[in-house]
Amino acid sequence: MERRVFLRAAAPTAAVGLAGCIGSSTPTDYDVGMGAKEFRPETLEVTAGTTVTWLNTNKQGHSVTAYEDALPDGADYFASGGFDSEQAARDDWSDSSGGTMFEGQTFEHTFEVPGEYPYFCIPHERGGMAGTVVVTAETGTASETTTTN
Ligand SMILES: [Cu+2]
Repeated sequence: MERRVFLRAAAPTAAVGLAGCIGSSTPTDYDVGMGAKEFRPETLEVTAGTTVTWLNTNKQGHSVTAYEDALPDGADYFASGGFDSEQAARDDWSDSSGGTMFEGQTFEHTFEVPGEYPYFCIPHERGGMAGTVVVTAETGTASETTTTN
């Protein structure tokens, strides 16, 4: 009863014969994976301007849904399914499981504003499936940085 499509245990090196139909990212290139009731890693730290890729590495359907009220000021809302508010994401999930990420599917978001971005998985929220992306200010590209060589 094992339904293993093309995930190949998510080995980062398994680039053999990947179908190029998922745009810029491949299922072996991701930042946050998923277990049955957890994001892995639970906390991810990136610098501003980084695009984070979630991959559903689990057989169950999950969502990536930001806690809207907890986002930094001026930050864009993000949720798998492309919803522009937490309420829209929750409503569509309960109506039609909108925003579900199935095994092997990815979701991406680019984080521009420094701060903490808590998010959760709608169907497993009560099971504690939640994570945080911590975005730090970009260093090394600002004008104050001088490189001597
Ligand atoms: Cu989940």
